[in-house]
Amino acid sequence: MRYRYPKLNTEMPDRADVLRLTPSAALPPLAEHMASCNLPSYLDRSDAQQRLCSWGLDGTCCRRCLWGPCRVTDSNPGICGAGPAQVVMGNHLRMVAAAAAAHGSHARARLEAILAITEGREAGPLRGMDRARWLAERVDVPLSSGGAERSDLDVARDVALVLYDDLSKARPGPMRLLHACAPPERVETWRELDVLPTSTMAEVFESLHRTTLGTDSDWRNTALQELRLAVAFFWGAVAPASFASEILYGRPSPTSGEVGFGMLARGSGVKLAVHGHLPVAAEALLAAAEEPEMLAEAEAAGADGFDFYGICCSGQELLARHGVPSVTGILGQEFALATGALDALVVDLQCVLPAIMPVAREKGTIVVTTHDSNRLEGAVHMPAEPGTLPQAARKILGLACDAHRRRVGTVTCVPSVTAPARGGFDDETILEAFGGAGELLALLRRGDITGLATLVSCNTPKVPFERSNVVLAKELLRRGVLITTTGCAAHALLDAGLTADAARELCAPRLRAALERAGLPPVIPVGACVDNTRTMFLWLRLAEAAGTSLSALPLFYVGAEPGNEKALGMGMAFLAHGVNVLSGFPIPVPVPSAEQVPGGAADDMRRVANPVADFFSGETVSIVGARIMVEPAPELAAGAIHMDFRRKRWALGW
Ligand code: BF8
Repeated sequence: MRYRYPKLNTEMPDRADVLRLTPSAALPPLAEHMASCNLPSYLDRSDAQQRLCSWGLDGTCCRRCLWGPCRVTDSNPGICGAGPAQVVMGNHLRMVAAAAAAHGSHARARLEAILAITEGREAGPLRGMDRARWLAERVDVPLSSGGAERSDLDVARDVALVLYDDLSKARPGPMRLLHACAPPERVETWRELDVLPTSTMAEVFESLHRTTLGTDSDWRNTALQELRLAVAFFWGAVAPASFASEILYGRPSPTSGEVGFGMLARGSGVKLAVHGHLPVAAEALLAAAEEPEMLAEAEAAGADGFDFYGICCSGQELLARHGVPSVTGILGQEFALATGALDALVVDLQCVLPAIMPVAREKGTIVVTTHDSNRLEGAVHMPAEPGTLPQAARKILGLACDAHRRRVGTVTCVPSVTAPARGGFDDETILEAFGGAGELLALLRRGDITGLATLVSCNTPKVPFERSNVVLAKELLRRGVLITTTGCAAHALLDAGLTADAARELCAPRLRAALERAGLPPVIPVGACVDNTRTMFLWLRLAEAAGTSLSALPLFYVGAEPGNEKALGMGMAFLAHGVNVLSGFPIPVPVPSAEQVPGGAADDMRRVANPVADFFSGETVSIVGARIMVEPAPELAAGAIHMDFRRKRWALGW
């Protein structure tokens, strides 16, 4: 490892380290190919940014007003007088507010798609009315009127409006999904802490307000606002986004197939990758691609229909519902384009890097943006809003056919690296496979399963590509841990073959036997990042069966390679629910930073007092029953998680 950050007690890999240490067999040849095309990749840009600013890394640079920026220490506060705890906490709150805005916008777009159907502006059907009725029962939307059953459209509209209200209402009042579905023990905990939120938007608004110049200067109070926001993040944005997707497109069902960069060489159709988070445009594209006129257009372009691939969370969505091969996560997107295999890349919102454009230009791949909040300079913009979806989808497929025609003869470089994979699970299918929550609890009690962990979130240039997730998963499986996964972590684990049944041989013997009986893979993909909802509901069912709280059970939320603000927000949400959180790289909270011992050697460091770090790594145990740990070395992280599970099991008498 070349880049050392003694202040954070950590290191970051350079390009050579990444290529040597990544478990991905596809990345090294693709990196070499990009270099041979004179196309820089994130590996080069990350090296060029070193050394990263340590003030930024530990969160003590304040850029929140126009007086600074101030670099704040205990002995050198900001111009306004803010000390490091206040600056670290306020900066972190703003990141979680950004995360809540991102998942909230995502939820809003999906709710609008439901309302477009229920209001007759878009053709249906709603394929997940079972989910709509399930929600209606919980949030008190009537299922009948005057003795007659209400129509699907009426029920779905009213459910969507309740979720919309939880997302957006401005006046104080209970969030209905939260009060319907969160365990009473948790609601009481939040009530006692006075962190019951108004809505996601209201808490984002208030978080930004509190972090303006001369506002909340009590960092503990700011920390409580972050917990309030984290609760709203989950119940007003994340869960509604996941449920709205199920109402629109139905619950996922288990699929199997192959994944990875090598899939880009399969098939002889017009090749499109969908990228982003909303499956709204992606679903419309899949539907339009079946139409005879579009198939004829593909044939006229010299192709045999259309081949679809998925990147980032859209990849997880389409894998879960349609078995579309996922290719890669956020850090692999430019490499996917560099293969030269893709005729079109269709993006909606979030996690779409501007770095893709030069690669797309070089390879003749057309990039289509479909959402106004996610435009790219040089891309074709084709709004795919409810009301115009089929037409927009046909136009996009037409553009892809044109690109295919233009690209005949383009040299491709697709590494023949694929992995067998399974996907399409949710809390219900997992429980059904085990025979119910009681049976799953019995396995946990007996120690056939030592604990449950969810490996989620992004990739980061700060650790070797996909290595932390893969190593950590293998170490946890060896220790008998039942793993669910979403997002870009899921891409890493899919690519490593850990979602295939054959990888059960990596599990502890009793976990392996339990998975074989249940017919489940060793690592269980449950969808996109917002579908962490499914893991949360799985764990809530388990806690209910055990008659205890989430905080008492051996559970861990793991973001081994955090990148996007959304990863921070999700970790805080699980923390607020009483689940311990492991971050695979120091995030601004908690960072137990260090300083050089006066007169000592360069690497002779001592810990610097950091009340915010102490709060999230210790004090939160007494208020929400969980804490955040930071451990970049995945082997050590697995050991720490296992130790925590052992302590929890002892406390439960298991
Ligand atoms: O919401 S895991 S890089 S793709 S933020 Fe983005 Fe992170 Fe990937 Fe999906 Ni989630």
